[in-house]
Amino acid sequence: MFSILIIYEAENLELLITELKASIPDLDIEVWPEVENPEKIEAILTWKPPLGIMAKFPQLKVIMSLGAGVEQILRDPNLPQNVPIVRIVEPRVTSRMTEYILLAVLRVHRQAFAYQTLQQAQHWQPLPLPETSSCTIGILGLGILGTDAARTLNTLGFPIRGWSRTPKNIDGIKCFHGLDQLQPCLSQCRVLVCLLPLTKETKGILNRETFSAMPQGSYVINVARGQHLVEQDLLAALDSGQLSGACLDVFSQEPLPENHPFWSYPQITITPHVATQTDSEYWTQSLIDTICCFRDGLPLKNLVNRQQGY
Ligand code: NDP
Ligand code: OXD
Repeated sequence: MFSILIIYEAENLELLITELKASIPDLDIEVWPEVENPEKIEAILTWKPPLGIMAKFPQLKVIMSLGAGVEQILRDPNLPQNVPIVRIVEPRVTSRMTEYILLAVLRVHRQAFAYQTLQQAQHWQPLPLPETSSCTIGILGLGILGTDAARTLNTLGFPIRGWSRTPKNIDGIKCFHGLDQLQPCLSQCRVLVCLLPLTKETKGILNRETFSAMPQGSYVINVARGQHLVEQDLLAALDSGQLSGACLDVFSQEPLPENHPFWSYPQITITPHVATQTDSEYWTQSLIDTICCFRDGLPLKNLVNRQQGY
């Protein structure tokens, strides 16, 4: 028998449990917080575990993150050393994220906001149609998600500037890396997309300095984590016209509190952390694959580098 613990609140949890048990009959599944045998738990499936609980499971051998971002797991001060963390990497998650970014970029590029204003004024006024080649897009983070978005946007003719921690060579994409190259990367970006993991190096990276390094009237899309953004700096950059708008899917506090200034700021578009999701069938299959690899002693895929924080 192999014991796993699910620490996750979801409507379809029963379905997930049924499917896991159907595929792996020797699986014993417990669901937090009613854990009968903490001393038997060998694997944990979670996204945002309560702080400090990881030390309760002396046999813990693997943690499976139900999200692509793992900062909520890594923040636990009691995280046992040397326990591998595997994160979700799934083609549907990637393609849906790219769809969201395309939508946000094309709204800017095809003047959706200007036409909305014209429609409200019942004013018929065609605007000059811009070329995609005149709209440079910056992508912070050239990982699984950033690379796919970069390639897809580039296929439509948008010039792309990508930024990562280590050097990259991606066809058609002008790549920058490291803090020294951040400002040169930003200097021509009409639209900036944040797809970085949240680490101590990237926290607050969408700040006044970053916005000032971009051309006046640029647009910011944050689909990574709320804590990448310094909220007051965004509002100041929008007030001054340094930024023309922002599309935000993630927030420091989720759900975004009632009366938060972002809700009513006309140039801010808000979605409730839905840039991407996977369908439960793909998600479950990916969990089954990981559990089987682990149980059979095969190499685990999509391992998190705990030192790097992603
Ligand atoms: P990856 O780990 O595949 O890629 C991360 C990228 O960020 C890499 O290119 C990495 O550089 C770069 N990076 C990390 N630290 C730095 C740094 N200090 N300076 C410059 N670049 C850095 O992650 P994913 O693409 O899978 O996901 C990215 C993030 O998107 C997740 O961590 C999560 O927070 C967010 N997300 C949001 C979702 C939503 O619904 N809104 C859904 C899924 C994910 P290098 O390549 O050199 O290592
Ligand atoms: C994730 C997310 O990290 O949904 O997967 O934000």
